[in-house]
Amino acid sequence: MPPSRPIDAGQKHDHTHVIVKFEKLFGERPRVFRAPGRVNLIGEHTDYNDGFVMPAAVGFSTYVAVTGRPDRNLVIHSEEFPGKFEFDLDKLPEQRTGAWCDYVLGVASVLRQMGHTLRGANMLVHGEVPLAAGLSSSAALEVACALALMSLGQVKLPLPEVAKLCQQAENSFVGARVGIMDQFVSCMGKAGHAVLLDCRSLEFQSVPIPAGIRLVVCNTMVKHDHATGAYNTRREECEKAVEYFAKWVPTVRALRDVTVELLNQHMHDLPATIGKRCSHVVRENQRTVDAAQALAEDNLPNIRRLMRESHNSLRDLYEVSCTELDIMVEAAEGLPGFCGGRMTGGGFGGCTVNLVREEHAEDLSTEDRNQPADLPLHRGRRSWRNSSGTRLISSVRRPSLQLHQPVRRLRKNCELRQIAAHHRHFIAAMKPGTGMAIFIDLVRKVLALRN
Ligand code: GAF
Repeated sequence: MPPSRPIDAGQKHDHTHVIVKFEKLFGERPRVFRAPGRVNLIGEHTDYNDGFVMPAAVGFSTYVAVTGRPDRNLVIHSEEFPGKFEFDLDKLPEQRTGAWCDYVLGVASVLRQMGHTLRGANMLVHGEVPLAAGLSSSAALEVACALALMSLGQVKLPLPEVAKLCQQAENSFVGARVGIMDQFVSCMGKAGHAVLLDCRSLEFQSVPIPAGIRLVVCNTMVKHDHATGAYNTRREECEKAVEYFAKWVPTVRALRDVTVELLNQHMHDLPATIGKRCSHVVRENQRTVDAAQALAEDNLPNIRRLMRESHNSLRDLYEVSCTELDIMVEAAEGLPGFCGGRMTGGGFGGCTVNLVREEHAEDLSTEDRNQPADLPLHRGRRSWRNSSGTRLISSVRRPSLQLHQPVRRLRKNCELRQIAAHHRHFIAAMKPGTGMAIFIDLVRKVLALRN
């Protein structure tokens, strides 16, 4: 992976910039596809155990601008990274190259293995999702690329199938044995809602985020890397546990099938580490289902308890948290308007997710409120709470359609940015302003704890 750079919400680009850049590079007008990153409210490390997850799509997306080529080549540029990659579609590498373009190549390879005919393409990628921050920049890239390549090849697949092929690309080509959560919510997320997903059946339901609650994501800026990290080890530990339980109960196919009672019966015979991993997964599944129920009932005290239990379990049993995450979770708990928080994503760094009462978004600007309600962007006000899933956002036919509100206000907040740059922490608020007061407090508290 190339080095990542911090992005803050104030630097969000809209996709017209991508079109202009593409036209300069390739001399023609592209179609642009967008796929969002995600934040997971609860249900961590349960997806590859056939369990339950409850992520939401976020307002940071990856954009892929694309046009067809007369030859069989894939020419890939990024707005964020210099240089270009060029590959013959009929001689794609069989293994990862180690560069960011692996996600694109992986998707192209899987589509070809599935028997779809692809066309040569010029592609320009623009990513807003912070890299290696636990917000699924890779899934967003895979999904946006899949849609771009599919559109050229006139391949039509239901979005859940797109999610599956992108997961396969990451598993078999990139080498990260991730579950289905990230790609699925990138495809199927809905503004103002989280998605409760059964990762075995892929049945899902959209769960509304309670009125007056915002999602606030805090980034520790500690980086992780699934492909080389401990993620795959955790997965292997779960597989060993399944092998063990299947000897006693042949219907156990995944940790999803292990009940708390079964686990308790065998806890003392399992190697200590495996026992801890199982304890996390088995109880996290139940917490996720309970949290969906609590969200639907606006039962915020229950959500708060479940999120905290989830964090503690990830810290002590699954052992994927880190000091910065633990400090951020604790610091947020004392702040006004806090309704629940935990680490989110694969762990070993990355972000925390917090549910925060809207009225504590101190600098929710009058500027936002004063904008005419009939602006297309404003019709989607709820989308500031979180984003909807993937979509074609512009085409040759509808070049001026814009779905994203640039978060202009944050540019004013220079002091905040300076603090952020200095302390290597920043916050990405789903709604402009939501996280600002909290962020500053967090930085102060983190520093106080460190000194
Ligand atoms: C990463 C993976 F990509 C997901 O599939 C999931 O396992 C998550 O870590 C942990 O819940 O985001």
